[in-house]
Amino acid sequence: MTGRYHVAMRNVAGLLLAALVVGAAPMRRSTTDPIQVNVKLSEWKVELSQATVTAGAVTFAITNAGSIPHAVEVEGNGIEQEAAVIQPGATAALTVTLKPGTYDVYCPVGQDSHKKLGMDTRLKVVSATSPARPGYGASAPEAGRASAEPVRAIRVTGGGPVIQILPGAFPFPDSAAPILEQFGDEREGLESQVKNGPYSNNVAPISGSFTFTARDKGAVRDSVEGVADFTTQDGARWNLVLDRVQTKDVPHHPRFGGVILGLYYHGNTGVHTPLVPTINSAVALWAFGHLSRNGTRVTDDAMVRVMLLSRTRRAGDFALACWDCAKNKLDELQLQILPGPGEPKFDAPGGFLFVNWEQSSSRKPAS
Ligand SMILES: [Cu+2]
Repeated sequence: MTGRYHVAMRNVAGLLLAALVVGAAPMRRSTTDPIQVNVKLSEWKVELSQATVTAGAVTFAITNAGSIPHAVEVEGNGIEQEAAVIQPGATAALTVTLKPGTYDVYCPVGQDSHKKLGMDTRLKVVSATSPARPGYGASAPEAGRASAEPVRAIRVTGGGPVIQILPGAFPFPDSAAPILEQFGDEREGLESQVKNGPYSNNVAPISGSFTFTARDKGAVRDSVEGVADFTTQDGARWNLVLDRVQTKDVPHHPRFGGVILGLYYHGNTGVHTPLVPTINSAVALWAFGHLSRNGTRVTDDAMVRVMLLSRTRRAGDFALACWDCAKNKLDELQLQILPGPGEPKFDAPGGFLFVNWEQSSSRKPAS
């Protein structure tokens, strides 16, 4: 047991925390004294100072060590208790009386979008007679989502009116402003997109087709295959062949291994840009593709973003119709194409391509 304590102490790195772990040893416990579990929140994990505690009152001492607001919910065995939203750098405490069993400790922000991103872990509660073992509890990725989950796939076909989105002003600048403040280095670039960017009401009806199949295999090895053909407002004919997924995360822009199915984000969630209204997505992915214009190859490293999401635009003029669109039907298919790293802008308005299929559909592909 002594040896195990030493290992645990090194793992939790810090005398203060080590002292708490020792203080939390089951033998010292009295029924009136809540046990303390330290909870560290960050993007995108929940770390507990110990994975197992003895039954009774437990005080969760929560620190938001991330860069956006988070919260904590403790759920299981009929218990569901939540600490209010905690700003970055702030702390909070939540005391809950727990009986033996396993509890989910997760961030409930964004209708569970943070939970899906990995902010989810387990706390085991044992009866006071069986020994509790201190040690840092691992967050979800290795233990849960990544390894055990089966492959999930979706086949999406673009349909309905096809529109090209041209540079213009974002129609909800006041709603986006407080969210943009959390975006650090990226803020300046995003603020210029508020005035003149791709999330505008400046649209042109065009024609084209787009079909793809995406597979979510957890944190790695996601895949996508698909082809888009469309003719833009200027008469240019574009062809995109999706090659492989992009997996590298950048701050505020997790890639979820390339493909993620079923996510609530954007808008007021603090996940990805707020210059898209708050939405649910059936599938979102980041990929590289081969792009041609009028039969001539433009790049083999086009950066592609695809989403089948809650409808954000109204029929008729296709203006962005809602800041929170999360309850709308998931039938808007968005395809955004940007030049690869270091490559010149495309010969298109604003240097980018952004095409929506407004009444699209999805199904489970035949495997
Ligand atoms: Cu969170």
